[in-house]
Amino acid sequence: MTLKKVALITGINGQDGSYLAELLIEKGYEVHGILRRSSIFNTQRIEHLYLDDLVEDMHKERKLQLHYGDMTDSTSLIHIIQKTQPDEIYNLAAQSHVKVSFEIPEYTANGDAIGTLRILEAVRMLGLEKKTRIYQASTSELYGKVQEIPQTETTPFYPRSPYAVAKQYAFWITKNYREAYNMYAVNGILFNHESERRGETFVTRKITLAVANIKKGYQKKLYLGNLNSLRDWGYAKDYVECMWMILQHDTPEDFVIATGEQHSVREFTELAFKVAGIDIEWRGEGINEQGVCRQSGQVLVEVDPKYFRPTEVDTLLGNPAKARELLGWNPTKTSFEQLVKIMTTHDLDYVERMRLARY
Ligand code: NDP
Ligand code: GDR
Repeated sequence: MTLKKVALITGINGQDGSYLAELLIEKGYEVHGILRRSSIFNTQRIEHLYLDDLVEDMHKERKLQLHYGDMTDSTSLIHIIQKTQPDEIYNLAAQSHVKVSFEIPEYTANGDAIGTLRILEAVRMLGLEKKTRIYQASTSELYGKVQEIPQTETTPFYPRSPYAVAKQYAFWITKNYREAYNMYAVNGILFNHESERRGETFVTRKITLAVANIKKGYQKKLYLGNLNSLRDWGYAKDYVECMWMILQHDTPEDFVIATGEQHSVREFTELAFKVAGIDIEWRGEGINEQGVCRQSGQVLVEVDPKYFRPTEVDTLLGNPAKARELLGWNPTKTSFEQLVKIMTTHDLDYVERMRLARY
């Protein structure tokens, strides 16, 4: 019989899921992950966690076990939870793109809102409410049109997208199950966190990939939306550590996870170019604003209104005091400058490798 703690991660092959799986394996957990079916391989971020074992020894204990399931399919979730009997569930699976949620609002609500209810109900239905602790991936997008600066655990919500509205349901249903059924079910209200594994359509990774491609001469321009948007950007690796800390806390509580520092999309762009050795300056304004290379005069960044959102979240800034005080979490382990450097340096190498792999 295993004495290992068992963790189940939904969204295991996403940015956060992959880092969290690494962390929990390192901590000696038996880790299970839920993967949805795709017509192509979608496990690039976690392959290193199971392929090595497969090659070395087919009978060796696997570090990571994957199960097909979907947040829109209760029966698959119930089966997986019943089979794995997890001590901890990290519910990270979601249609997580804010802009895309305006195009597929119903699907987003189904996966992100009702999907969370499905997990909570499955745990209850299986009589695991005393055994299983549940972490819900809540978000700073809940604050939307911000009512207070900086945002804390008590700042009122004002969601500004179908994604944020769905996540608001998930936040409250998690809290409700905690209060109604005495379950250990908690929300981590995480502000934006990025990494070299970030999805390529989120603004930071879009920028670092474009900068790398421009530097190598594979791309001419980067097209962006709202350059004035302000975000509190942290490093994903540091944030998954805090997810684990939240679930180890004696009492079930919700926490804001943020750096307490804010930067604009414009600043991120400028700095990423700088890391690649290109100085840009800004000319014009509004949709005519351009990022121009100081050395060559070449226009490298343009605004494309197609990236604007019907309702925007202009500014987000979190106050991580509670996590620092109660959990001992360090919000400034990786600075903004380090984050931009890690991502840009990675992508300068990555675009080259990808290109070589194609030819
Ligand atoms: P990603 O988009 O990188 O990963 C999301 C994961 O969810 C993917 O593995 C995806 O699978 C999976 N998924 C999506 N829909 C379904 C579904 N219907 N059934 C099963 N799996 C599904 O997100 P992140 O890792 O960045 O974020 C993790 C969680 O944290 C998300 O819930 C996100 O909303 C939330 N969050 C993220 C923040 C951030 O800044 N990164 C900040 C605050 C909250 P597939 O790979 O097949 O698409
Ligand atoms: P966000 O992240 O919406 O905050 O949600 P994203 O990186 O998509 O946008 C951040 C800000 O940048 C502006 N922006 C652009 N965004 C994208 N994607 N592409 C562009 O070209 C572009 N130009 C400007 C956006 O308008 C926005 O203001 C992320 C997701 O991970 C959510 O799942 C999570 O809940 C929140 O962070 C916290």
